[in-house]
Amino acid sequence: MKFIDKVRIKVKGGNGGNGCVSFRREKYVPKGGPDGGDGGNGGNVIIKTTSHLQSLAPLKYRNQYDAGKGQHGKGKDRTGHSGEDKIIMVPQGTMIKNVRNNLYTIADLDQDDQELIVAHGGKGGRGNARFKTSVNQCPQNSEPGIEGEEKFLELELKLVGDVGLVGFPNAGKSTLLSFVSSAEPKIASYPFTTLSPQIGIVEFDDLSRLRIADIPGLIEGAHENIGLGHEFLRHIERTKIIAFVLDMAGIDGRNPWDDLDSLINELEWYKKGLSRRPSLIIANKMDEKIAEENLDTLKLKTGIEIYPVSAIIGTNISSALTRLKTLKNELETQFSNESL
Ligand SMILES: Nc1nc2c(ncn2[C@@H]2O[C@H](COP(=O)(O)OP(=O)(O)O)[C@@H](O)[C@H]2O)c(=O)[nH]1
Ligand SMILES: [Mg+2]
Repeated sequence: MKFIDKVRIKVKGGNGGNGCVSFRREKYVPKGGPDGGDGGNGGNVIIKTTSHLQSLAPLKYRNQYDAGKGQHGKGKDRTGHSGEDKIIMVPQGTMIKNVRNNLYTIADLDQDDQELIVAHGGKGGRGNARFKTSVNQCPQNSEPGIEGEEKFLELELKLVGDVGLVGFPNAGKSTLLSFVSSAEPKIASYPFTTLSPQIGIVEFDDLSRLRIADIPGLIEGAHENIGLGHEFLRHIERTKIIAFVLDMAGIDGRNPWDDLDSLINELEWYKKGLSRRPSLIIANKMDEKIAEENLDTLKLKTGIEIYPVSAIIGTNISSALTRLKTLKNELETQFSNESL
């Protein structure tokens, strides 16, 4: 399951309806006054946020969104109906950018139930009834409707991080993150989070960056919303890559392959396919005696790539980070190819 955090869409407001040219025709009144109605206004395209969505995936099947046209005005002073608005639902935390203006950010929709008109409908034209003056009792002119606005947008979902650490308590996630970088709580820029993920930012020699999120709270039974589990899973959904962190020494009396199974199950219970997001295993605590033997067993039990490390000493962490960076680059290349 590929995580969709960016989509490009075209939006068009409805055209306004034309104003009408018409004159009253009644029995015994050969030439009545003008009665051409106005055209209806075109509908708007509106983007609306909801906290119930966690991904832009539902938008990937369609790339054009048009609001309804305004109807033309009619005789007997009838105004055309307005066009229907088109509402596009997106997750809270979606940024809206204008592709044709250097990806300029039009809006950053951080609130739940926030609405923004991204393409205005055109105004309806006035009918000839509106052009009647004392000197011109029979105006032959009306206005055409105005065209609806058209825009090419990129929607980008703000992520909790590029990589999410998934592991049991005491697997060594916090130790890992503090070794990796200057972790900082990033609560302010993620208003949709109630837990505070720690975000570690790794900067590579080529100045590219990787954001690793340690979100507290995953415990067994998380999918049943025990404790903070559900919140954890909701955040993990907003990371592109999953790094399973395993305690290879089994210090809490469990073993790493059972832990891995439980973690995968939790993710799958919450959302089918979630565990199949690009992922790797950070096999931690390799400095402990039993770890080497457990590593051999783990290798036999899973097909996921394994990076053995010791977070406390700092051994081998750079190879895991380099691999995560490559995974991230691969995902970004995929997006830019798809949107050509
Ligand atoms: N021996 C050993 N202990 C570790 C390692 N990494 C973390 N720990 C210890 O494991 C315990 C839990 O670590 P922590 O980072 O708090 O785990 P978290 O709950 O996943 O964030 C702490 O006592 C750490 O000192 C490691 O690589 N080797
Ligand atoms: Mg911790």
